[in-house]
Amino acid sequence: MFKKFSRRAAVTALVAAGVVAGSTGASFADKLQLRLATSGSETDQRSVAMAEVFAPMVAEFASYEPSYNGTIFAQGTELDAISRGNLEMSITSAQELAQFFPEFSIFTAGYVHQDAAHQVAVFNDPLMDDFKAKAEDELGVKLLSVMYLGRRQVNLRQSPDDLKVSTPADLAGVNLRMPGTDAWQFLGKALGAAPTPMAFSEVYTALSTGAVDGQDNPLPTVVDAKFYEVTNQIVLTSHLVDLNYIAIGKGVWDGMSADQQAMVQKAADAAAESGRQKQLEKESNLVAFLKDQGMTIYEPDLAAFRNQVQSMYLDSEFAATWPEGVLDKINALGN
Ligand code: KDO
Repeated sequence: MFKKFSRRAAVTALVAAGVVAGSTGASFADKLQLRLATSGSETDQRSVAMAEVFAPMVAEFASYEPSYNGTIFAQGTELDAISRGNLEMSITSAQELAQFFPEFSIFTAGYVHQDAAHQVAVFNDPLMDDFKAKAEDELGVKLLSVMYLGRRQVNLRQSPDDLKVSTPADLAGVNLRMPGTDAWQFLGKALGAAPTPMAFSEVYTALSTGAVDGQDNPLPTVVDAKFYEVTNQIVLTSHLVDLNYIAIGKGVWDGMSADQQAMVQKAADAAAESGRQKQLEKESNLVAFLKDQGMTIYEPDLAAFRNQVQSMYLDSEFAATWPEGVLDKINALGN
């Protein structure tokens, strides 16, 4: 089921957020409060980039106040909170936006984005204008910049002696934790697995107790969350070059002066770029570290995964919501 936020509720939220945003001033107490909620950890490169790059660039007029690990707003509840004026910012995903606007599922489909540069080209292309306008006008959420999370890989408890994954058929019956939205669950199915919805904060325990067989995330996340302690193998499917958006309440944005808006935009772009470079570097260096931890890491039959995932998406209810011609435009921006 796709959630729909009513226009009336969105307008109420914009007004509420505008009141908060009205109190900008010189003293610390009067600074514009920018609370950001993320399900990521404090050491995740996106969090680090926001704290070390974004925060100082807006410090003159805004107080940046992050909360991590889904502690204040649980994973998946942040957009509602922004929309209602209870939160100013989040690091959100296309999968979460697809709950409100199904067409965002085009950015959640496996093997569509090719790499980090392709994500940036897509985000800055006019093809994004309608998507951004919809999120602003109907949900009260402005997407400032695109962050790179990385290439998602399948990470399993089973030792490769018990399960060697070559094609999607090898994942049949594998209880794969995926985050809890329809778009994520479908990706798990498209990979051939049996997906189980679960918040990110519960994954380590679920892997250690065997409540799930595995999870999918980019290598930097596997290391940051220490999933290598409770799993045995990583299958390099690279099934989704995953992204997040830096999101801010539209009412908060509209309450800022043009100069402040320019500073926030510049700071978000700089943080996204810094996080992207660090994440890319980590992604290319971590295989050796993970092998040292005893993990087996290998590439499956990538063509088999790509073919199955792409054809399942094209036949799905998701593809039926993708605006005409957008997939071709996305593909044309890649290599
Ligand atoms: C996850 O829950 O697997 C996921 O990778 C989904 C992303 O959209 C993002 O929210 C991320 O978790 C968290 O920030 C933790 O890294």
